[in-house]
Amino acid sequence: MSQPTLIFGHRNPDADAICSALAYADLKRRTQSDAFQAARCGNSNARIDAILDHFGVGLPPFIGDVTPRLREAMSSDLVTVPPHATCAEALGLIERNDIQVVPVVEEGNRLQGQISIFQLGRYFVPSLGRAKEMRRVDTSIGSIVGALRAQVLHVENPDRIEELHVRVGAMDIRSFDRFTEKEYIHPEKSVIVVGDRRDIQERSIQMGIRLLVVTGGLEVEEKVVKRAQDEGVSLIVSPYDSATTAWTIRAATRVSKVLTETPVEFSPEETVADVQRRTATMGPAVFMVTTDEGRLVGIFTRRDLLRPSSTRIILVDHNELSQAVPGAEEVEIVEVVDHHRLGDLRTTDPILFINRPVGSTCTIVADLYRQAGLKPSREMAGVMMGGLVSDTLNLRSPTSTPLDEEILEWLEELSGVTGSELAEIIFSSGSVVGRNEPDEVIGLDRKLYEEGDFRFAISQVEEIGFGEFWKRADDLILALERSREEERLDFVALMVTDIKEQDSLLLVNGSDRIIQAISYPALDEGEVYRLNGVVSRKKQLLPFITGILRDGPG
Ligand SMILES: [Mn+2]
Repeated sequence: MSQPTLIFGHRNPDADAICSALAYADLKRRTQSDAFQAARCGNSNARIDAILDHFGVGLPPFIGDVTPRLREAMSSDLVTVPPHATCAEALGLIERNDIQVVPVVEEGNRLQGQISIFQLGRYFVPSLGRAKEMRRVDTSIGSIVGALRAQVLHVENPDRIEELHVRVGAMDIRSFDRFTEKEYIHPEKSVIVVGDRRDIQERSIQMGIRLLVVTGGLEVEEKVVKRAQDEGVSLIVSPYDSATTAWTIRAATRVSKVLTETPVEFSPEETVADVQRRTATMGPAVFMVTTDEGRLVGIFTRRDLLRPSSTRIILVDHNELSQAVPGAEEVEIVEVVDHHRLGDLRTTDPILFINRPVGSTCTIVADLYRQAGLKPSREMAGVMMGGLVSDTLNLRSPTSTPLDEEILEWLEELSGVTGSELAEIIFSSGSVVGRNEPDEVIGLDRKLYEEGDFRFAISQVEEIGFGEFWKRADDLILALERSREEERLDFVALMVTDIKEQDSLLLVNGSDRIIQAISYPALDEGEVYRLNGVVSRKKQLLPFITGILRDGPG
C-alpha cells in the first residue's frame, strides 16, 4: 500500500493547526479514502491537550521531518547470491532479473561484495595471452556436477574447494601427451573434457587426473568406470557437447573467487539530495544500502534518485515554507487550506488551494463538511470548535467574521458544548508564561517571516491578565534576544495578549528601524509597548510591521 497523504499544521503548532489537521483528515477519510493521516511537526501545549482531552481525541503522530531519504528511493526487492554460489548461478540471476549487479551476501544479509555483468564478462571472455588462466576454475567437483547437471559415475571429495584447470581432449593422443608435458599442470589439478575417445579417457585415468568429464551424455564402458574407481579419478557424464561443457565447468567458479569490486555503501537514512551529490561523480552504476551493522537493506541506481518523492502532504493553517514541516519543499504539496496571508509557496502542478479570510482554519474545514452534506461527529465538531474558539478568542478577535459565528453555532449544536464553556476550558488550562521557561514561552507559538532579505519572528501567548507576565518580563526580554541571535534574525517580538481585556503587550528586540517606527505607547522605551485593542498577530500586528518594511516609517 502506498503511504498516506500527511496533513500538517505549521511548526510550533497552536490549537487551530492541530485541530484543523485532525478534522481535515477525518473529512478526507469520509469523502475520499483512508489514505489521509493527520500529523504534527512540533510539540503540543496545555491548550491543545485541554481540547483533545475534553473530547477524547488523540494527538496526531509527531513527524518532525519529511525530507526524502534513501530508504524511500532505494529498491528493497533484493536479488542476492551467497559467496559460495557459482558464477553460473549469478549469471542466471542477472539474466532472469534483467539486472547488472548482484550483491554477494553472507549469512544474515551481511554484504561481502558485489558481482557485475562486466566483471563476469572480463572473467569469461577469452584472452589468448592468458590461455592458462582462461581455463582455471576455483570450485568443488560437487559444484561442477551441479552446474552441468551431470551424471555421476564416481566422485571423490565432492565438496573440497580447489584450483582446477580444464582441458578438452579433442586432439590425437600424441598431441595430447605433448600438450600435457608443455603446460606442466599437475594431474591432480586437471579436469579433462572428452567425448567417446577411449584412448584419451584411459590415458587420463592412468595419469591420475582429478576429474574426467565425458560429454554428449555418452555411455562409458564398464571397464573405464572400474579403472577410474581403482585409480581414485572422479568420472562424470555431461549432457552437453565438449565446448559447452568446458564453458559450463568454468562457470562453476565460486563468485567469491571473482569478487574484486568493493561496493560503495550508503545508509538508508541519508537524504536523497546528499546521496545525489555524493554519487554524481562516482563510477559505479549501482550502489548498495547497508545498515550500520553492514546488513544489506537496499540497492539503487542514480535513476532511482531522480524519481519524485512519493511523500504527499497537505498544509493546513499555513502556506509559507518557512512555517512548514522541514523538507516540505522537497515533497509534493497537494493541497493547502489556510486563512493567512499568501506566502512564497510554488508548486510544479496545479493544486487545490483554499484560502479564506476567516477567523480559523477550523472554520473553513467545518464549512467543507457542510458543503459535502456531512455532519462531523460530536468529537470532531468539538475539535473544530477548539481551533475556532482559540484562534478567534471565542469570536472576540477582529479576525472573526460572520461565517465564524455561523459555524460556531452549528458546531455548538453538534458537540453539545458552548463556545464560552470551551473558551473557559482552553484558557484556564494555565498561564503559558507562568508554566513555561522563558525560552519555551518564546517558542510555543512562534512564526517566522521573510520580507525580501529581512527575516523576523513574532511569538504570541494568550494570558488572562498580565500578572504572570510582569513577574518574568526581564527574563522574557533576554530569551527573546537570545532567540534572535541564535537564528540571526533582524527582528523578533513577543506579543502577550490578555484575552479578557482584549489588549496586548509587545516585547521587541532587533531592528531599530522597526522599533523607532512603533507608534504605540512605550512602557519601557525600546523594549515593551502597549498595543491597545490589538489581539491579532496576523490581522493587526503583522500588517503594521510589513507596512514599515515596505514604506518606511510614516
Ligand atoms: Mn489558525
